[in-house]
Formats: sequence, structure tokens, C-alpha cells
Amino acid sequence: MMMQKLRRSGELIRFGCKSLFTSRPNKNLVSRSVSGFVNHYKSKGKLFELSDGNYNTELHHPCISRNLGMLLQQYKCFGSSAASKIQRNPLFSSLDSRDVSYFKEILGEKNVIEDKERLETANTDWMHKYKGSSKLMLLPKNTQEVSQILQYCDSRRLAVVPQGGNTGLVGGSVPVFDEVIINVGLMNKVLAFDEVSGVLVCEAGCILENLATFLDTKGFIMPLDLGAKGSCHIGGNVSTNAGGLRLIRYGSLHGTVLGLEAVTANGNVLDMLGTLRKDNTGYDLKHLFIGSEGSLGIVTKVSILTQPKLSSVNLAFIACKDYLSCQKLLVEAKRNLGEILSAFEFLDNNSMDLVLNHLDGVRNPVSCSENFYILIETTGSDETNDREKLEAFLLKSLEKGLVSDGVIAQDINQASSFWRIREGITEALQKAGAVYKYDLSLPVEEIYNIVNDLRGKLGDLANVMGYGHLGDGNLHLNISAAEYNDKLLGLIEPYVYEWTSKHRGSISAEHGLGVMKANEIFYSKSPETVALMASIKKLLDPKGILNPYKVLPHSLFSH
Ligand code: FAD
Ligand code: 2HG
Ligand code: ZN
Repeated sequence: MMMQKLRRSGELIRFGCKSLFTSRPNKNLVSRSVSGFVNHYKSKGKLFELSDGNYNTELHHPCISRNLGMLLQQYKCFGSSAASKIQRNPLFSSLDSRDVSYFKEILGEKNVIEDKERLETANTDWMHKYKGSSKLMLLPKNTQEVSQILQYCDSRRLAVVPQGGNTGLVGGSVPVFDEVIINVGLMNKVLAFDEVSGVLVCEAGCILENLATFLDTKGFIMPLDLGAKGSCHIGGNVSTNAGGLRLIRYGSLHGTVLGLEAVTANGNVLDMLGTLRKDNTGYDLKHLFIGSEGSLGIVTKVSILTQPKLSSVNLAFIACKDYLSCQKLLVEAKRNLGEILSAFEFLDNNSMDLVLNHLDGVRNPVSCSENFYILIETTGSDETNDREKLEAFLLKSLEKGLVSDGVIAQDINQASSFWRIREGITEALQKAGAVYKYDLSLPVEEIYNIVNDLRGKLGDLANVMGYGHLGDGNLHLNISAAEYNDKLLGLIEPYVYEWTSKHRGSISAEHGLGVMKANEIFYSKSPETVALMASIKKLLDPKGILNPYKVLPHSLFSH
């Protein structure tokens, strides 16, 4: 029975029904299927030509290459059709003892890693899905060392993979074959912080959470926050253009990164480490390095606009009966909470069940068994006002029938326990078995249709979960199964990409393309755009040594 009045239950303010901390059985959602897709760029087989012998002269749409069986299968990883068909670029050199001696000379013995165990970790991605076979990891301490490494690798044509916290989810941060790993983790100093402008300047290897802790002492916060904050580096965040939980409020890193320093393949150091909010002197080249996943250069320093830490943060955990209600709630939240809204996240009941089943100490904060859950966070400077505003908004939503139950966290521990549910889904998925991960941008009204359609298509073969940054139109579509298998993969891909393309979405909202989706770029970008990207890559990295086989189609690197 729904109560129309806000009431307090223990420490949580409740505005719904029934008791706290109950879990529910799984529910199947209604499914429907989609057929007759049209891929925007499917008609264009032969796409463009480049005239340099270092690159393949013709790019074909990946579907065509796949059909013709043109590519040799020399790299194997779990559960990714694209990545399993790559050939090592024969133009790349292989590492020899003279290379290792040179690196020891410039970096010192202890920062040249040949130890098997450490290499095993560095060769393996966070999901244990992608695995390279590099024999060497280098740990530079400063920009000069990065420059020397790259200059040498370029002259020897040794391929490299830049690595940060290795939390990437598309296989971008680990070698595909024997690329030398360059990890900037030792470059972890805060260089400057301006308490007037809020501009932070730091080295690329700073761990995101450490920066947040540093800023906290100054009364500021980072403009981005994500579940991997304890491991990911700011350099990795910039290189992936990470989105995360606060993007709805503070925007993307294309807006908040004010400057950066990067080293290109030939060792050139590009000093673009400005700290100004406004600077219209020519092309703003820093943007090339934001989101290019280490394919154009190694980011060594970052200057970023941080935000004052505001005194009043509130978090509500809400249950909704259907997706339409979630959508309406988002519209209402933007209208009514506008200036204080700082997160609007969602998860479906399959995601909730997964977390409850696989993570210790997690409880569903709301008692109503529902199909969807929303987290709404507000951040402002007027404690009484902000709280009242959120409560009034939730009551109104309850009265309108958009919300069936909900709680507002009363302290930081409760808020953390709410966030744990949302942020813990990725970890729970890992524990559940094999996972096929898709990170889609879609018009908000379409977001849950693909989840339902895929459920209809896969039936009992797998558990399909939908969650993500609803306020940003970003769905994390995850398919969990007991183990990786080609039949299941064949049902998921290219279906998910085609569906997304048909609905004018993006096949990568925030995780990047990595090795997983390099061949799939045409689902979201026109051939002409990809051609220009390839030209830029060629200009900055003519020998193609920087993170090969990632971001751009593999066929570019196969000759
Ligand atoms: P890595 O994984 O090491 O590298 C990622 C890519 O960047 C690779 O292509 C690598 O070559 C390149 N790279 C790394 N450092 C540099 C550098 N200094 N210069 C040039 N290239 C570099 N992502 C989101 O966007 N939003 C989320 O909410 C989010 N949540 C996550 C939650 C969990 C639990 C996990 C495991 C991952 C999550 N991610 C999320 C994905 C990942 O954390 C981000 O992509 C993050 O930005 C990667 O940072 P990293 O330092 O670990 O980079
Ligand atoms: C998140 O928002 C991350 O939790 C990870 O981007 C998403 O695991 C995923 O698919
Ligand atoms: Zn995300």
C-alpha cells in the first residue's frame, strides 16, 4: 500500500511503503524483438585510401572483412569477435637484449620490469578478458624519460602500449601481442593547486582517489568520480575521456581539462598545459589527446578545473515500477532540482539481484520489489533548502505515481551503502562469471528497449542487465553467462551494434573503443570521419607504434 506522506523509518527518511532491507526474487521483464535493421554505413564497402606503405591502403567495413575471412586469427581473447582476428604487424621489431640494456641505462634497473609475475598482471586487463604477451614494462619517472623511451621505440619501430591504472573495460590498456608496456604510475605528483581558480595541475599517474583526497583538504572536489577511482589514473581518465557519476553536473573532460602535456611517438613533448578557462589562440589540440586512448601520444601532465566542495549533499534511493516512470522522473528532476542535481543513475532489478547475490553486506534499501531503481544525488550550499527541495520533489513524484518507494540517506555511511549498490555492479558481474559488456549512448526513450529486445533474443542463454548514467543517456548493457561461448557472442554481436546504429546511438559512450570495438567504429562514425582520424594518427605516429590495433580498424595496421 502506498503512503502519500513522507515518514521517517529508523535513520532513513522513507516516502514509500513497507519495511526496510528486504530482497526479492528475480522477475522477468516483457520482451520484444527488433528485425530489419539498417546500418548507416553498411553500403560503403571500400572506404578510403591512404598512400603510405606503412598503412593498409584500403579500409573495408569490418563485416565485410569478417565475411571474407580475410584476417588471420593470431590473437585470441575471450568473448570478443573483433579482437580474435588480429595479425601482428610484421613491420614492428621484436625486443632484444640491447633494447633492454638501453632502457636500463635511461630508467635505472628497477624501473625496467622483466619479472614474470608483474608482467602477468600488466599483460592482463581488469576483466581478465584480454591478455597480451609483453616481455617488458617500463616505469618512467618524468616526461623526459617518457620522451627518451618513445624516441628510441620509434627509431627501432618497437610498438608500445601506454598504461595507467589498467581499469579500462575495452582491452585498450594491455598489449595485444608483445608491445612494450609504458606505465606512468610513478609520475604521481601534484604540481600546483590554485585555491582561487580551483585549477589543479598534476602528473598523469596520480590516482583519481588520491587527487580527491588531496582536494578535500583544500575544500574542493574533482569534477569526475567513478567506481574505479581507487586504481585509475587521471592520465587514464583523460585518455579515455571517462564519464562517470558526476558528468550530468560538471560535464565531460573536454570541458574540465584546461590543459595537458603529451609526448608524441617520436618523443616530441607538446606543452599544452594551460590553466586558462578561455584561450582561443588557434586549434585547441589538447582535445586530440582527450579520449584517443593512447593512440596519439602519452599524456604526462594534466591541468583540470576542480569544483568547490559544497556543504549539502543528499542522496535518494528510489524504486520505480517501469522504465517510463524513470524517464519521466528524469525530466522532472532536471526541471525541479536543476541547479542542485549532481547525479541521476539507474539500475534494473536484474542488476540489483546480481549485486545482492554476489557482494557481501549489501542490502536493498527500499522494501518494495520493483523493476527499476534510481539514485538521485543533489549537491548545493543551502542544507535546509536543498533537503526540503529534494523531499518535496520526491513526495510530488510519489503522488504522481512515478515513484513507488524510496529513502533518503541520513548520513555518509548510508549514502556510501547506496552508492555501493550502483558502483558495485561491475564487480558483481565479474564474480558472476563471463560478461559481455556494452557501453551505449542512446536517446533516453530508447535505452531500455534494447535490454528488452536482447532478453527476447537470448532467452535463457544469459542474464541481461541494464544500468548506467541515465541522466547522460548512457546505458551499460551487460550480458552475464556461466562461460564465454561463440554461439552466444554470435547472437549478441553485431546485433547490439546494429541496433545502436539504427537508433542513432553511439557504441561507446564513455569506455572507448580499445581493441574490443576498434573494428566497429563505423557503426558510430562515418567513413570520412574515420579517414580523417587515420590521417591524424599517421601525422602524429607515422610508424603506428602507439597502442596499435586499438581505436581505429585493425586493417589499418595489417600491412
Ligand atoms: P587504463 O585502463 O590503464 O588505460 C585506458 C586507456 O587509456 C588505454 O587505451 C591506455 O592505453 C590509455 N592510457 C592510460 N594512461 C595513459 C596515458 N597517461 N597517456 C596516454 N594513454 C593512456 N569508465 C567511465 O568512463 N565511467 C565509469 O563510471 C567507470 N566506472 C568503472 C568502474 C569500474 C569498477 C571499472 C573497473 C572501470 C570503470 N570505468 C569507468 C572504466 C575505467 O576505469 C576508465 O576508463 C578509466 O578512465 C581508465 O583509467 P586507467 O588509468 O585505469 O586507464
Ligand atoms: C559504471 O558506470 C562503469 O559503473 C562500468 O562505467 C560499467 O561495468 C560496466 O559496464
Ligand atoms: Zn559508467
